[in-house]
Amino acid sequence: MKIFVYHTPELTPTDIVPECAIAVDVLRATSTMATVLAAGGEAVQVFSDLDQLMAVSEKWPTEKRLRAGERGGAKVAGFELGNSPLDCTAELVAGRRLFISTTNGTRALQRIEKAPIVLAAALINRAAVVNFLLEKQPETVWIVGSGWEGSFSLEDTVCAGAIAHSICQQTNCSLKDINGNDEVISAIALYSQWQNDLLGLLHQASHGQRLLRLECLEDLKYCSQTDILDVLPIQQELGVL
Ligand code: 3SL
Repeated sequence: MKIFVYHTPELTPTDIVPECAIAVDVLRATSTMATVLAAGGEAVQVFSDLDQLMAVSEKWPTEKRLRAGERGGAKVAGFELGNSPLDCTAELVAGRRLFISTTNGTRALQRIEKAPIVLAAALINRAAVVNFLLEKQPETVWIVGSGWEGSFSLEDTVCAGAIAHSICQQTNCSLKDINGNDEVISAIALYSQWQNDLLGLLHQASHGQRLLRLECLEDLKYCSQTDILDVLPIQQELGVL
């Protein structure tokens, strides 16, 4: 298995697709998606465009849908939910489809949607993603950070490193065996440095600081945990996990 890490969706090659592509948006889109599915959500359907989300979800029975919209970290007016995983309780989401559009995370998923296997990963479901990769053994894996409006984000790269680090450890392989590009080495180094203080890293991250200004400390705490949800968000049809 060769792992390639891309810090932002824009950095992924456009002329090839890997066997397996993984979108990461620790703060907070992929953490929210994993949480919804773990809490019994029927599915998560992603949109980059808010109007399109409204049009498609309109056709869904009201009691079977939830609409989540986030821009700049804040909830979009008229939507039931923003993008806080902590709002996605089983009472609210069980049996319902989440229609979601966020600033960066949904864009990352759309960028990789043509790959034969598409996953959404966060720190909270890292082990489920790793177990799937170890079982499936895809030849090429892209881990794509959502970043923030085209730029690097620490939290997505540390999650990419957490996935690659765990694969190396569990297979006893050397970096050379999984090293698809330089970025995977730096992601593992970042994770190795911060693995015992991931919340501290999220406090350093620029988007972590943005969320703290929006009084989302509890979200940071939740999203900084590793391996707490045994759930694998995997694309079933285009745009639907
Ligand atoms: O950019 C995104 O997709 C969001 O996850 C950002 S936020 O954490 O909801 O602000």
